[in-house]
Amino acid sequence: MLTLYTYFRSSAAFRVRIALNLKGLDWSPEVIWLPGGEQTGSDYRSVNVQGLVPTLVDGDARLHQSLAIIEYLDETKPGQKLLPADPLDRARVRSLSQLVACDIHPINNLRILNYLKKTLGQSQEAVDTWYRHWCDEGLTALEAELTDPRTGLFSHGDTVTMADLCLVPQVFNAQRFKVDMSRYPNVMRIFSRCMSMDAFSKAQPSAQPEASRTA
Ligand SMILES: N[C@@H](CCC(=O)N[C@@H](CS)C(=O)NCC(=O)O)C(=O)O
Repeated sequence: MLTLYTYFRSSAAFRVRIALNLKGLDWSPEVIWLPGGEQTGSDYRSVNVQGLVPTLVDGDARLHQSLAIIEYLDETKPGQKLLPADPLDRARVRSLSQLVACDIHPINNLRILNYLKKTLGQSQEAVDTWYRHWCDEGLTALEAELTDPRTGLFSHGDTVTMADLCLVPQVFNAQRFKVDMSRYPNVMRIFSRCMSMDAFSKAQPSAQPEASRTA
């Protein structure tokens, strides 16, 4: 049995939840309540020194960083492959994944938005403007990348890859911050297709047991 330290709204944990579901693996959630700051407490820091979710526990192994976890699952567990075998195809999937996971998500993460607001004294309006600016810049680039002929029904080709595991949570996040998604038709076409699949819909924030918890 695998254990995933997760939080329903965490995009990075969402990526891993989709991977676990796609591979048909049994896993149990260990919820880290981010709004309460549980991620920065000493208990969780002893699990993950960065104080970030997700962490995956597989037997004696403890893994951090969502993309590293997804690649580990892909290399060690049976089920559908999330990265293609061909080096050029793999590189494109990693590149699309990192566009989201390294260049959009980290600068719009909870701790960044909290720092802007609470430490630097920015207004909620300024924080929202920051979020939408960097999200739009990243999604504009992703949309352009997805006009490449190597994009098919999904971000790369006609089967799900790690790139889709990054795209879908980012769309949820953008919608939460009211980004105008009509500018990104390819992103939204792939998003809709993914969300019609059980592995994605069961991993979404509202389907997590802690989604109804209030504090
Ligand atoms: N690069 C990391 C990012 C992890 C991350 O930023 N997790 C967020 C949730 S999506 C978090 O734990 N945030 C807590 C905070 O900002 O205080 C990964 O891909 O796993």
